Amino acid sequence: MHDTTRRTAAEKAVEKEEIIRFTVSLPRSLLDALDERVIGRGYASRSEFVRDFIRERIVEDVWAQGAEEVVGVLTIIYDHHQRELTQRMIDIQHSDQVHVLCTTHVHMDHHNCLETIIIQGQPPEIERIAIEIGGLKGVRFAKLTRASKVTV
Ligand code: NI
Repeated sequence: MHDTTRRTAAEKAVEKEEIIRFTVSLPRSLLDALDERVIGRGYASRSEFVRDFIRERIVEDVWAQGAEEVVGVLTIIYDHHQRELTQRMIDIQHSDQVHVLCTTHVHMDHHNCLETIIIQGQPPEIERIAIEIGGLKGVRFAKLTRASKVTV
């Protein structure tokens, strides 16, 4: 059974689209690997898994092509005591090439701060900002999540 109450209007619109069945030929071992992931990640069916997988690849392609506006979430952990680090990070975020939509700061412990920085812009500019911030002295962890709207 599907829980339809939490679905957005866009998701419902996609669901109303004509559904096409097609056949895929796979070696048995690859099909077993697929089924392990379908079960392990709690997917309702192979089809649901494959749909999500295709959308993931579309987002990767959008980032690789670099032409459309996308959103990146940069997660960093840094040394709270590193001098001038926060000012340097803020200066980088004030770039006129991207738009920082919001930041969230968590004081993890006496030494470590965690921040998420949500950045909108062209993929190459977001990548550049993520590398610049990740490369600053005192930044101990940096990971960019590459997101984009998927309309299919
Ligand atoms: Ni802090």
